[in-house]
Amino acid sequence: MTRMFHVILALFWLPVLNAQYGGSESSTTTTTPSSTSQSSSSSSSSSSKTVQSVDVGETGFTFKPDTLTVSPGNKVEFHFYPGNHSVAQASFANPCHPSSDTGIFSGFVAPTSGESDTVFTLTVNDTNPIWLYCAQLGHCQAGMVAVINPP
Ligand SMILES: *[C@@H]1O[C@H](CO)[C@@H](O)[C@H](O)[C@H]1NC(C)=O
Ligand SMILES: *[C@@H]1O[C@H](CO)[C@@H](O)[C@H](O)[C@H]1NC(C)=O
Ligand SMILES: [Cu+2]
Repeated sequence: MTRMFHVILALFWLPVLNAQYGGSESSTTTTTPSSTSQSSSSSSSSSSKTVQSVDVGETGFTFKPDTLTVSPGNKVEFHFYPGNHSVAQASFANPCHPSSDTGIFSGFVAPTSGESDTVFTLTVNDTNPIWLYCAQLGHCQAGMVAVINPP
């Protein structure tokens, strides 16, 4: 690959990384107060889990939030809105393509109105970055990307 190619790909993720480091969206990297989403099945606090939610396509070609910090063992729920979207895993170097045959993929979800009953839940196992995009034709190119645990 040429140097130019890498520069272009690096620029592609810039809006997402800016959201992480620019500080303009103060809530994107902060774990929301966990009392509402924690499992209440046990009074032992040593293994409490939190669930963060991402809205997919609620406002155009967007994941909201598009940058999340998730501790290993915690979950992310993706809630789908009309527009036939999906959640797929890319590599940093190749943002709009599947990272592998076994990468994360929600399948396509296409509610006709309102939020779909189909919720895709991802368990984060480590602190490695997880680069995500919508695999619907043209959506990733329109900026529909997100990242969990950016470097
Ligand atoms: C959603 O998009 C997928 C992939 O492009 C397509 O196969 C499927 O038919 C679409 N579903 C609907 C309901 O439009
Ligand atoms: C975490 O591990 C589980 C169980 O092995 C696996 O199903 C899941 O896909 C993993 N999560 C990610 C983000 O790779
Ligand atoms: Cu989409």
